[in-house]
Amino acid sequence: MALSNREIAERLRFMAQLLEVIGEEDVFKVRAYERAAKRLEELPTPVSELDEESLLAVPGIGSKLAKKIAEIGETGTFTELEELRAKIPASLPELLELEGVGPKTVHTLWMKLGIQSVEDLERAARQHRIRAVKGFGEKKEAEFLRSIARHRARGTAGSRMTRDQADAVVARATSILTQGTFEVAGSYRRGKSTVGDIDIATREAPQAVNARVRTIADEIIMAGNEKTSIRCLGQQVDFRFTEPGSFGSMLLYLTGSKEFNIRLRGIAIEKGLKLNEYGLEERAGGGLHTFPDEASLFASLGLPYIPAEIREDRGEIQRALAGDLPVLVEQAAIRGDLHVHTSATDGRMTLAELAAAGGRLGYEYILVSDHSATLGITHGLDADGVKAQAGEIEAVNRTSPCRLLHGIEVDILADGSLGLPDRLLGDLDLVVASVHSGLHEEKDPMTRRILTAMANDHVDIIGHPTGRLFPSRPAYEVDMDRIIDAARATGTALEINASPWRMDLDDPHVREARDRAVRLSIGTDAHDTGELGHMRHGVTLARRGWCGPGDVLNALDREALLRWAS
Ligand code: DGT
Ligand code: CA
Ligand code: CA
Ligand code: ZN
Repeated sequence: MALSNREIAERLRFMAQLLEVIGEEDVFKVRAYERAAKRLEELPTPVSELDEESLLAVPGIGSKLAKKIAEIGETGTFTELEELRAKIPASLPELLELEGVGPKTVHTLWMKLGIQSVEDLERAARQHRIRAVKGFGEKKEAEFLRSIARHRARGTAGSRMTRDQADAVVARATSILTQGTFEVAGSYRRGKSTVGDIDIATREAPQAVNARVRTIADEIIMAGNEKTSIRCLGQQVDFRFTEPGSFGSMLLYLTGSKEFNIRLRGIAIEKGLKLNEYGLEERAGGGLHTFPDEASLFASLGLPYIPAEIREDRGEIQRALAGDLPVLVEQAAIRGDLHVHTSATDGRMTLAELAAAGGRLGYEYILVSDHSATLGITHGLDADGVKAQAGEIEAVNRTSPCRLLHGIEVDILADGSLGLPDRLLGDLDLVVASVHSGLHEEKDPMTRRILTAMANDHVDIIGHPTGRLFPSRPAYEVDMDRIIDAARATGTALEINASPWRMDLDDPHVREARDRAVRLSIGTDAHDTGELGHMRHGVTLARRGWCGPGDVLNALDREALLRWAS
């Protein structure tokens, strides 16, 4: 489908905005994109119907811009835009959607206060940290908070929630329920990387809940005795009511997946039973058996308890019947984080702050993995920077119980070579290698690029292996089958990037990798100490891929990890 002129213009304008966000000093460059966007919008003929010559005849569009416009027409975006996007925090562009927040403001907030997301801005405004910046005052703080509220009320129509967003909606929606009387079900409970809507099963009386929902709802879609639906923080939330005695069957039904439910009903039928959200019914006209919890219902079907994360009809029921369910990794097994960025580059935590936070989390180690210098804009580390960091890490480690390991997130360049020389990488504890540029390469060259990087002895982990970003950037083209084979052959780990914007690898590929004995490395890609908490999303994703502690690299203790890497 051809893009409209307006859609193409939008991409160019977005580029201009991002250039201002990073503080581009060349104002002519910014204006050239803005002007071209405006001209395109005014153009009566769709660009897709123009030949090159007539496009070049449009004032303000030279040969370089014409090329970019052609690229947008073909791929929906263009290389410079994606490269720029790869170099800034994934959460930053959302700030531009706030009313009264332009690119210059985002630049200032980012540079002066380290604000990288709507959540950061909200926190800073509530803590009155914004008024400390020149040009901003008390009034501005209140304005930001109002814009954020409106932004959330609008929601992200049509797109699915990230896990972080879903956590916020769940917290608000369940704030009106009594502890111990409900369970969040649906895709949220199954741990899917994105969530469509929130489903909650509750034993509380419908009247009681319905009397309280208005305090948290933007809108009440319907309020009934079996089900109540509202919009909350711009998202749909469904409450399903049930008698305490049948909570088990309701929770099982509402958790899904649909495919899992269908398979389970089949097993019930074989036993002459009918399974639904109210319980198990004897088909020969007998009574209804009800279940207060899921475990007793599973047991009645001759099954062990199946964890929610694997209820997808991907072989788990057969394994359950055979008494051979996989043991899934738990948060408690995680001994460290294998992907973080510090203030040496675009992160917002010093090494000492990082080590202290790691200690609070009970970690044995954290891998410091700042960007390599080829990422220009985010001021990556060059050889001298890496050497300086080695000394600083040693100093912090003298007093820190949580050991900082020295690593890097080195760029995989277009030809598969790495952004830093081998002898330097050889001095590091662990090396994460990631693709950040040329994301629109075709499948074969992209795959070969990553295979080449994996063949390098110094590379231990491939970071965010498919490059996807929610909600807007799909995975790049890559032959994951070959990557997994090569990971196995070279002993390279594949990352489970736990950032809620990435969740990369996705769960079917985690499962493939695990089935072929490839190690998975869970890293948060944290840029501040708060984001270290995203580890929980990574653990959930690992569980969805059937990983046990033995499949996860950072379930190894420090000695075993370093032995693995050497
Ligand atoms: P989502 O919200 O798109 O991320 O995905 P889910 O899985 O939360 O789906 P949703 O909200 O449409 O439905 C919640 C659960 O209800 C679903 O996981 C299983 C159950 N369910 C929904 N529709 C059907 C159906 O047609 N048949 C069966 N057996 N179960 C269903
Ligand atoms: Ca749902
Ligand atoms: Ca639903
Ligand atoms: Zn990266």
